[in-house]
Amino acid sequence: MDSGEPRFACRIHITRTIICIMMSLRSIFRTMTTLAPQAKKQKLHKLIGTHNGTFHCDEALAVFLLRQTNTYRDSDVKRSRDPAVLETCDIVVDVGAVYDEAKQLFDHHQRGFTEVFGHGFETKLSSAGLVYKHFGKEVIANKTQLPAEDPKVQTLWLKMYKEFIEAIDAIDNGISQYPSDIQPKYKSRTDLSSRVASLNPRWNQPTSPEILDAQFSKASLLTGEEFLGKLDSYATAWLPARDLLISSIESSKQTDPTGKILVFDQFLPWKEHLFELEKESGVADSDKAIYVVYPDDGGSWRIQAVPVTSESFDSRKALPEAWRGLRDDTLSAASGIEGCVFVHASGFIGGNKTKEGAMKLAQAALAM
Ligand SMILES: *[C@@H]1O[C@H](CO)[C@@H](O)[C@H](O)[C@H]1NC(C)=O
Ligand SMILES: *[C@@H]1O[C@H](CO)[C@@H](O)[C@H](O)[C@H]1NC(C)=O
Ligand SMILES: CC(=O)N[C@H]1CO[C@H](CO)[C@@H](O)[C@@H]1O
Repeated sequence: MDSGEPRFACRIHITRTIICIMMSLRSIFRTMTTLAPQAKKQKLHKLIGTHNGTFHCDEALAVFLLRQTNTYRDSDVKRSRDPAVLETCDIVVDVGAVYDEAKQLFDHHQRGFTEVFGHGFETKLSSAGLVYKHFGKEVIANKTQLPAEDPKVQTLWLKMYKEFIEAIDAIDNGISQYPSDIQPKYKSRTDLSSRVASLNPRWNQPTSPEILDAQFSKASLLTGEEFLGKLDSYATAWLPARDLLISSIESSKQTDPTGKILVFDQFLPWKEHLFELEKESGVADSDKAIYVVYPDDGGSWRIQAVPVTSESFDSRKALPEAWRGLRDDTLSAASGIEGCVFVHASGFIGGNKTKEGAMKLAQAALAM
């Protein structure tokens, strides 16, 4: 049957076409589903909004910090004051007149904005402090490779606010470092906020949105380098000193039964930590350390009296009056301790050639 074949062929053809169409549909669907995650991935490249025109230290740093977080890593930046443009951003800093964490809006210029860092810090926040308050711990945990819940992250977060961010907040908000009308005796114009300000084009230099955006990128990196440098120094030098001090406080009663003489096997910056740790632990005044003993550069040992406050020249208990301003044999004779090197005229520091000698000086002074 001749006539059947074409009909059969035709049927096959139709079936093939249907299969073909179905397969095409499937492949379109597949393409759509494989494209979907890609589209999502592209959306993961978030957009940070901040104002255009002249830039400042606070939003330069805010943008840098945001780019160190998981959510906003490698984000693009859109600089504009146009609400319609800012609307398209995933987060907005330093513009928009709203502070609302839930909406990721972080401006500080609006009337009624009174946010401060807290933890004893009363300075009104700029966008740097605002972003640092919300994202700082995440950045610190990442950079120091510490778990977010490690107490050291909190310690560094507070330290970096105190030493680095608060000044940026204050300068941005026009808060003077010296609240009285005392005139400073000289100018210091190399602070970070000044250096960022001077990256803006000068009045007689060409400017354009492109130039400003490019300079803003430089400013953001500058603030970020400074931030990371400080953080690194606090994490790798300042914190380890604190740990050593804690262990010498813990073992102080083994060195001297009073526990008032702290001995370090090497010099370490101890003062600020000691005052902070005493404050945290609430130790009674009568149990506080009086002297610290540590080796100096030349292989001799020093005894230093703990000051009344970390900045003060007055000691909790200065070395005895009778020893002050004396050296070597005269001092050894006065103290009855051989090998003495010196006691400073104000009695805040003294030396002996050995650790044992320095300890004896400390113990004798404590008993006097
Ligand atoms: C900032 O952006 C707004 C809105 O896009 C624009 O009108 C204005 O000219 C820009 N200002 C500067 C200084 O570039
Ligand atoms: C920190 O961020 C980097 C860069 O994205 C990431 O690869 C790394 O896993 C993070 N490290 C920690 C400890 O969170
Ligand atoms: C090196 C040295 O002479 N050190 C002296 C420090 O003080 C002690 C305590 O009296 C002396 O015994 C040491 O000789």
